[in-house]
Amino acid sequence: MKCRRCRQPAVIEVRRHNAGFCADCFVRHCREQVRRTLDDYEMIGPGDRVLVAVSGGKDSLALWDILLDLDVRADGLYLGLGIEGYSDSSATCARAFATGRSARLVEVDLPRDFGYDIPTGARTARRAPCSACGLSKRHLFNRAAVDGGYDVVATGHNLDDEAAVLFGNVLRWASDYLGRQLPVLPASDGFVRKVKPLVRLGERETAAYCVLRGIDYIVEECPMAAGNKHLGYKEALNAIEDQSPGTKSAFYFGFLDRVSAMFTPAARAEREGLRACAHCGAPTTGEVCAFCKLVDRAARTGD
Ligand code: Q46
Ligand code: ZN
Repeated sequence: MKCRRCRQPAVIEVRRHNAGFCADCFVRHCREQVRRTLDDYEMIGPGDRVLVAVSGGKDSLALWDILLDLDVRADGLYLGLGIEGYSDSSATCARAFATGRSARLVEVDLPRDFGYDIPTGARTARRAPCSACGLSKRHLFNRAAVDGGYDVVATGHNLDDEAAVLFGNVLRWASDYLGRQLPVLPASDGFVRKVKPLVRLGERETAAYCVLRGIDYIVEECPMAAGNKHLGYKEALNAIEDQSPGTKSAFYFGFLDRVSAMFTPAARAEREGLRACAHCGAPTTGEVCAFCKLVDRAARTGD
């Protein structure tokens, strides 16, 4: 197979595009896909300061690398989750990347700064680990961005992630989630803008991008992911994609282009009904936000 652009021998095939690429053209292709996504969804304005949520995995490091190459003012934020056998190595990859690119990495550590790690926080709050983790991430990424004067939080969700989440939400017709499942969520009172610039790249592509760019990323999955629904949805979609390449992308972008608008008014109304948390000031539906409740419960059980 030859590279679609330069006709040199291809090193990677992207079946959904029915194309092969050589190393240089593939890196350029990934950058272009991200640039196109940034433009199409007006994700980052001129002069915006961006905080990239960096886990040390392939997606977030590829995202940070591409944004820096596109001359976006992008710092990284690493959140230490206190997960044994995972958090230390993921932090090492995030730090090594930042040093290599002379980029700024902000660090927040759950055990050090908030007195709990994900396994114990989840236990005490009687939540699934990924639910306690997602809640902590959403809250702390937004808080760090607001405190640091950033305009945007960028996350490394790729096409496989978004298609799997969409699949799960459609299976349950979770209309509130469907209204929020957009590649860009505008800023509103207490929230900075959230963007997902990798939605045009699959996870095989972000992995290949990192290998070709010599980026060292944590290959192991988080041990807490085992058995979660999200992985099951990914496997189901992969089986379909294998049979008919392009289905995942048609599913996700078809939703964005033709369906998502039906669900956005409810999500917008929900955001507008929020008030400030009595403890931390973050937007919330109740008096105290779910994050403060989690921290409080973890502290009380730890006494
Ligand atoms: S880090 Fe956190 Fe993921 Fe680990 S505990 Fe679950 S949500 S699987 S992206
Ligand atoms: Zn709070």
